[in-house]
Amino acid sequence: MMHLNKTHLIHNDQQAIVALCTPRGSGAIALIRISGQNALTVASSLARLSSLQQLSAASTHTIHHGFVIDPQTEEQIDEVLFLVMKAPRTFTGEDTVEITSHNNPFIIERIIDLAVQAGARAARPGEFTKRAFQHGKMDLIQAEALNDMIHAQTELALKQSQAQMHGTLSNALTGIELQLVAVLGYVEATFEFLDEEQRDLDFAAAIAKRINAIHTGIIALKQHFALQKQVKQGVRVALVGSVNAGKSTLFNALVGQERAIVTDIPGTTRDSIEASVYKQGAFWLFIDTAGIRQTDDVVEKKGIERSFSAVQEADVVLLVVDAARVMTTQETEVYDQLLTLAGDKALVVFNKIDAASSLSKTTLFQPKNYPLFNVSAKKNDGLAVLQTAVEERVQALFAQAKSPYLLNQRQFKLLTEIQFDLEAIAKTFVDGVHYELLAYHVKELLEKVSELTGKNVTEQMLDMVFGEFCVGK
Ligand SMILES: Nc1nc2c(ncn2[C@@H]2O[C@H](COP(=O)(O)OP(=O)(O)OP(=O)(O)O)[C@@H](O)[C@H]2O)c(=O)[nH]1
Ligand SMILES: [Mg+2]
Repeated sequence: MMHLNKTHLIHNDQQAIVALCTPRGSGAIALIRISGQNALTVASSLARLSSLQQLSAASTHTIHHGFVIDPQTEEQIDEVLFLVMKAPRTFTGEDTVEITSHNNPFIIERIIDLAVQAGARAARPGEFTKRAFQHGKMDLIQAEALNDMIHAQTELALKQSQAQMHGTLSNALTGIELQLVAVLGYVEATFEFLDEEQRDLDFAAAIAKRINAIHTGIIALKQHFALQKQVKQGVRVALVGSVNAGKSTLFNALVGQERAIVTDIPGTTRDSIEASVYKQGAFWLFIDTAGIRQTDDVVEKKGIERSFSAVQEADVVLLVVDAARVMTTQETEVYDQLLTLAGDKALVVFNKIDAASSLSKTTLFQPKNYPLFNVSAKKNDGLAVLQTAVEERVQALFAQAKSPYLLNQRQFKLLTEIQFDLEAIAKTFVDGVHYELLAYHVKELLEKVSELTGKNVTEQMLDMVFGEFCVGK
């Protein structure tokens, strides 16, 4: 473990790093960032300003029109703007030059190459943010929130990650940290006490009460974790059911495009097809699956397994039934299992009602306790009602997920460890308190809390956190 603060840096790597910060692809303009101790020297060597000034002489937080040139050949690479920002008032806390060029891959590569020739090196994923963290510009949770913000797939996730960048989770953890320090204070005070009976009466109860409060707080923090996946990544709506039930037809109708192939041959869809639709401030991913096939009274196992995992990963499940024919007993059993697995995520859709005979209707599979919908995907009948029901399910999910925090796996894991440690400590109270041991455990807990905010982290862990970022972040 290495202790970090603003003066003691894990990595003393100050060399300028360079990367494209805007996405590759079409668009008029690209932004290339150079950051590090020698950023200004690097940028100056490839800059020719219209003002004929030297870029290195520019004052901080100024913009300059000019050209990127190859210093060896004097070749003009592109007409650009240079934004000069000197440390410490920059994102990374280091000298930074941002070059706004035209968005052409050859131009971008040339500029980055020239910067490298002049003494910069290509930035690794997340390295700008890592440097911001190392220069005390943000704590680890804020850095992670920044990554969440960039990748937010829903408006709610965006709001939560923005709040987190301003420290909501960091503040909650500081609260936990203070409570632990208070516990430690109590524990250490007991060392002064000689009268054991009196000591246990006064202190043990007070300590137990505080440990309990911290435990409750951590449970509350963790509570919404499962729901946060939808908030962060958008909603998954999966369509499952037997071959030829009309899943692809329904899928196309729901996404408003002819994405999946529809034929009357059972087994048309072989692999899952996904389509993303933007709705109500979130990305909704609709997933059309390969149908479950039955031959000689045996339901194909692979198809069942596929459908099971689609159900598990989805937030809303549309179980599609072909209402134009009678289901077999085996099929009914599989449908029942899928419903049990889906639980309240499931909506049962009877498709092809336009072609349903009275026979197929009366003998139809009729699950209880699940919302049932009669539709004709082909004739666009009943789809509006189904859409509304799906939207309501999603709204309900989001309503539950309105906690002010977004946790990622790392934070969740550490909070769980802290929770278990607290539970272990609480147990020791049953058979008399060993204060020295308790003090030791509380100190350990304090270290874990510091690990969350990044005050107490290893280099390896930092690499893991920032490795999830993209280059240029
Ligand atoms: N009458 C009627 N036919 C439908 C309806 N929906 C789908 N079909 C027909 O049913 C057949 C199968 O439709 P698909 O959408 O390919 O069914 P699927 O469930 O995706 O089938 P697989 O991909 O093979 O599992 C096609 O011939 C469709 O035109 C409907 O509402 N009414
Ligand atoms: Mg299909």
